Amino acid sequence: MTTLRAARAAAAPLGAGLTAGLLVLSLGSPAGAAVRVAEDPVGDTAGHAHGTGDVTKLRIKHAPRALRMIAFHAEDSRLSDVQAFIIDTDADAAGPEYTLGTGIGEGGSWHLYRADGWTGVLGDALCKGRNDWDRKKSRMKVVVPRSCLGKPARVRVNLVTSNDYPGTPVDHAPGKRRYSRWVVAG
Ligand SMILES: [Ca+2]
Ligand SMILES: [Ca+2]
Repeated sequence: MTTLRAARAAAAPLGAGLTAGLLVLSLGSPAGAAVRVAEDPVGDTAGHAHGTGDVTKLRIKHAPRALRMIAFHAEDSRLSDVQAFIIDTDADAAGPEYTLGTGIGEGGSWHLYRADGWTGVLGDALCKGRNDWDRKKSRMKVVVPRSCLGKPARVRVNLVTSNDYPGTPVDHAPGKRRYSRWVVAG
């Protein structure tokens, strides 16, 4: 077993901004795309000297070709350094099936792995792609082809954020080892 942090790989220069993707979302979802928003409380990182990474919501859009996930942070909380999107596709198999790791220090990349429980990953990355983050708006977005996930009928997601400095806060949305509601494929 490898920890996600150990498996993180540095890569190419940072990618483009988030503007185009958000514009599409704000104009509405294509017919059939299923969207769910998992809310998370504000204030989880209060009291820390580095009060970053306080997630307010996780938006999940399960479109025909891709799973689109956006982590939103509180206004007074900067974007967390590291985000792990933990994805369940099979309720009958114990634990999550996939873990996607990304972050602002990942060279603009995300990497998707087979999950080994809630905190580990197995083997090499199954897929990788460019992330899309906006520091001013404290948002991190990733778009994962459904083929990378075995084209599941539905997914549910847990988000864990953390920071590179020891002792800084970790936040979980919608809660520690809790998933969003199921999001069926559009
Ligand atoms: Ca929070
Ligand atoms: Ca499972």
